[in-house]
Amino acid sequence: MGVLTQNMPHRDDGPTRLVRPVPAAPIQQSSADPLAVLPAKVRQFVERAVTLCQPDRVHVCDGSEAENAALLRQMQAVGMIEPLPKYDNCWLARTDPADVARVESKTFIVTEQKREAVPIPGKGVRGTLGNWMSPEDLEEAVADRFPGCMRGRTLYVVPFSMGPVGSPLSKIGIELTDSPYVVASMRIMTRMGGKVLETLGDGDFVKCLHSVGLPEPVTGPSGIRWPCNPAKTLIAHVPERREILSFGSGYGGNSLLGKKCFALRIGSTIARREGWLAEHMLILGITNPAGHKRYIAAAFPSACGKTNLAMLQPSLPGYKVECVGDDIAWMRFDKNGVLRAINPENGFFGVAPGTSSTTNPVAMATVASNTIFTNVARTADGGVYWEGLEKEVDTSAGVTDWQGRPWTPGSGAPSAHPNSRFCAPAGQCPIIDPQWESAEGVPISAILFGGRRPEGVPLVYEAFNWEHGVLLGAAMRSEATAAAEHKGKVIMHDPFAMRPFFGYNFGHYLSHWLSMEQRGQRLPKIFHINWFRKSPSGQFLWPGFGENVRVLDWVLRRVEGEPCARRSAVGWLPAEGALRLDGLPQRPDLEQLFSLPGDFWRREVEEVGRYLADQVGDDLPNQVAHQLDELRQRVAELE
Ligand code: O2Y
Ligand code: MN
Repeated sequence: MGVLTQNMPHRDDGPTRLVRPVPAAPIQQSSADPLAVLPAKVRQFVERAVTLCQPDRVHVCDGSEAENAALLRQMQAVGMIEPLPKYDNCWLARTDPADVARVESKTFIVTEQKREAVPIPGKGVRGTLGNWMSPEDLEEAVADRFPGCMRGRTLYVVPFSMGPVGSPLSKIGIELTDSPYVVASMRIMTRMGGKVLETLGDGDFVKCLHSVGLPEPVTGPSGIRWPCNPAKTLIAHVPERREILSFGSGYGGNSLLGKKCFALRIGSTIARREGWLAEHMLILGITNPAGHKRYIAAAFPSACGKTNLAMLQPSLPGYKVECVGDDIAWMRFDKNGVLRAINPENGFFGVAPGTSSTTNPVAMATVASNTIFTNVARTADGGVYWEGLEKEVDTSAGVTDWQGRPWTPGSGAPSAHPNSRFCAPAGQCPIIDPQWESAEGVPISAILFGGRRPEGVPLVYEAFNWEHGVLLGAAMRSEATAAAEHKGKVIMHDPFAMRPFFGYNFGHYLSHWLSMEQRGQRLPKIFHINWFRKSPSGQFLWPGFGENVRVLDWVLRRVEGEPCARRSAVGWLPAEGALRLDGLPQRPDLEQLFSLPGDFWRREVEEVGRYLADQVGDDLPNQVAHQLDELRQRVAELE
């Protein structure tokens, strides 16, 4: 055991070391045996990882300010982050250009049977609902990557809680990582440290092992400040053992294992077993002018403005929106049959480009202190810069781009990486909901599914019932930039906005959603939203942003049972005059916003039907197929 608590014997660093080594004793542990504070099961997990990964040092994180400050100083010393003196305790990290986003193609669900993890696609069809790996292949992949991968590095033990510490809806994880950037980010994104260990006691936890995959001494091009190993990147999830193994990437969703890996992939498998839902949804509280408050959960694929909606500044007088979370919701029916949600996270890991005082002033206020920025540009006076801030940041003294090179406006290339991020504490959000850390969760009255649909899809419509609502989730599609070059924009399927995040077979996931109907006494109403419909000349038909509260106003009135709707082929639409338009500088063309072109909808139904048949095949629940048949019949009548 002693070997884990002291520096390992020194090896020859060799002449090729190009990254300055981490100082030998970066952080003071108060005890001679830091592992003594660990519950037995955690200790066992750490010991196994140490045997496998052979770090030089082990540090058990207590989550304290002092520990965090020491880590930040240490990262600064090796050039991994730099301070942003324009703000209070803000930092900039620049990653390796080969490590800038989640890597879906290298993300796997590991189960005995392939069908537990992914549906079997139709003949000749490539499945796009997740990647499966066998336990044997995982074993081989681990043996190829992890032995000795932390040599020369410190293994940090990061105890974290997804959800408020001690809430019956929360779950605990232990992430072992050799990245101090991950530790500092996990401290923002989760509740992290000693209190979690106390709460865990002898209990079970999700085991998360992460390595940047580059033992020291590092060889390679000089100036490497962001160790990673893109050629060997692997993010594997073993639901049966509640384990996550991540190798080779230090970036966001690949390495902050509480987020997508735990809260969604492993989370969805736990939720299925325990009878609840782990979803890619924001949660917001909304108070109407009469002072009546409701909570709404909403699932949108990336690039649809989820964070912006979670922090909406309503244009209608008397309305107030408060934010519970911007990315993930864990939802469970309570003993009264009310769906209650918690945000399992403690921070926002938001996309920087496009965020500004115009699009999201609340986010801008949130990131003004205690924030780690990654891959944004930097102004000469120590501030941040990215595309979208042209009108509010003075760049005349000079800008350094996300790769550390001088940048000038109009140079063609973006200053910040398009997937550059801010990592900021949720508690700093000026409109954080007073109940955001409520142990029992907030009651959900409505669920919104949405997408970026330039054509054919109305601004808002309501499902006829729960089963129909499940079809709305399954049929979600959104405009995205095609992965293939020269293809431009394409409408991609993204069921429940969960396509990259299912922890098990999507067909079984649909059955699980359908089964929720039996658990609820007061089921939330389900809606589909599309802020992005365009006119034939390419203009947005809806003003968006703060004006979106007008749609939420209609949603809330439907929740209260107001008969302000008319039946249509696709669902309930706002009745004539029901959508509040008072005070809008320009009256939107409601005819176009709510039209249901027959040809479009018949094509849409066929496309969704083909997708579900190809991708989900025999695992598609009958109820969903039936709902699609009914929709097909209804849209057959459209002009
Ligand atoms: O690219 C990454 O690693 C970040 S992915 C991400 C981060 C925050 C919220 N959502 C997402 C996502 O991909 O949905
Ligand atoms: Mn997300």
